[in-house]
Amino acid sequence: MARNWPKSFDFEGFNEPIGVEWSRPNLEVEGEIPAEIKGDFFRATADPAHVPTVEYDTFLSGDGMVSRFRIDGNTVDFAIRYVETARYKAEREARKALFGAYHNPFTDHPSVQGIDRTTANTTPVWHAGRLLMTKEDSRPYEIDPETLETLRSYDFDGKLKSLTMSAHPRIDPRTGEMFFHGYEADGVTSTKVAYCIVDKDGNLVSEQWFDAPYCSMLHDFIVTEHYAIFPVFPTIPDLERMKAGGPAWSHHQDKPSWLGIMPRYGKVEEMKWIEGPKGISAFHMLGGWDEKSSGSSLVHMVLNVTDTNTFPFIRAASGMDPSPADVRGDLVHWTLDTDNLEAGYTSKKIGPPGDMSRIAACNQCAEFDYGYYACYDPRVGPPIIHSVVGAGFNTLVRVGLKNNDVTTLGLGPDRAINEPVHIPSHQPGHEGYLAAVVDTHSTMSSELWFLEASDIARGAIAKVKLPFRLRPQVHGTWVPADEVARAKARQR
Ligand code: V55
Ligand code: FE
Repeated sequence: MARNWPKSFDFEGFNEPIGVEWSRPNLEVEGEIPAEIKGDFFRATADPAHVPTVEYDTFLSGDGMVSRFRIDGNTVDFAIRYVETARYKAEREARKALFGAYHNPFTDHPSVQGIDRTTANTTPVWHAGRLLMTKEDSRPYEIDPETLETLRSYDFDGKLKSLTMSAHPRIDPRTGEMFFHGYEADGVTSTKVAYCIVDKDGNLVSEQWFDAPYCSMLHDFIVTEHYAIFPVFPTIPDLERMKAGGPAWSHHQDKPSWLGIMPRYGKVEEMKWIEGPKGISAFHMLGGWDEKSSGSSLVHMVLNVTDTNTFPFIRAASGMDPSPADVRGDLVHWTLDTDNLEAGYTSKKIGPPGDMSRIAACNQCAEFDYGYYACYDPRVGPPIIHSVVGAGFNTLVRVGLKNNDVTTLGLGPDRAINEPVHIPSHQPGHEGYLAAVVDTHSTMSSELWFLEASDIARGAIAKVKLPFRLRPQVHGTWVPADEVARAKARQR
């Protein structure tokens, strides 16, 4: 069965590529999914359709697949398809990989030079009734949310100048606007970063470019009511090594991190850069808020930080120990004072290490009380292969910021959890629900679990059985049924 995949954990066990498009209605449900849960859980997975051309290739290079759980009370339908990117189509035609190493266009076959090399495998983004499959190295692809067909590479009606859009836009529910950035805006290894604003109807209304202190894997950012904040960590591409056919990214322990902060509707010329600790890294921010409206100049940010890059393939390419046991991290609350930026920011530990965090969509760009994320807890079991870090997340975490309470749900030594989505409740005072795909290694099977967000320790309140396992997810998005219906009505 197994093809000749590279000999690394990125392609073994639960990470073994699957590459099958399938759909099935009426999946078996154990327990009761709350009747008010109606909507689409869109997911992005990376699943290479062909054996990579380089032995050191990574999980992150896999072709994007978009999948959807359509949930209506206790009925659940599932479908998964490839994102038919230019790259996917060229390789399907050739019946083999033509694009080379992760983030390294110099390793591509001459016949595909100049063809968009993104795999669109990172986040399904829903905005203004449109579904986009994103990856930070290029522009997104628009997907039909009903059929999951790929419609086109999306450039906001020809308006977007940046060659890239990150997989982590921020949507402010109060204005309906989408804020996003794109690093390497004019090509690999460039320091140019685009900062863009899309209005509630999907029109790109602002695009400004600025120079980061150095080119880095600028994966996520923070938008508050009044500010846009760009955290830069020293994971940097090596152009000479790329040209020689080697890995793109190195992590530099000896280089400082930076926070760029500017008014969210301001000019990039107003950006102020604050130097931070050397060598640290973070991929995902839960969110942030500011207190400007109440007369204070404080800005708050909550994120999972590590003392080095968490990806073994990047540490290995940096001459460091790739073992996951070598990484230290925390959930932290950073605070800075915009009246005293020279003082830098303070950092307080508020939760265990982890990643794949979520907050309720209604709290984006604003103060929030609860956050949810996944964690590897060695007390739950030894590391198992699942996704890109090298130790699957065996624990779900809920953190309450106001009372500083942390609750966890250990899943046992045989299980790994994928990023949860938060599903709002219509009941007043109800914290909502979480849904996440949970993978069981001994049976090589996947289930979709539903939990009460306020009581994760109780475990699943309902489990949806899948006939086949799923490759570990990257990110996901919950779209309530009324929004899907509104988008459909508008198209007619
Ligand atoms: C991440 C994921 C990516 C990527 C770069 O979560 C960073 C981090 C799935 O692709 O290309
Ligand atoms: Fe991400």
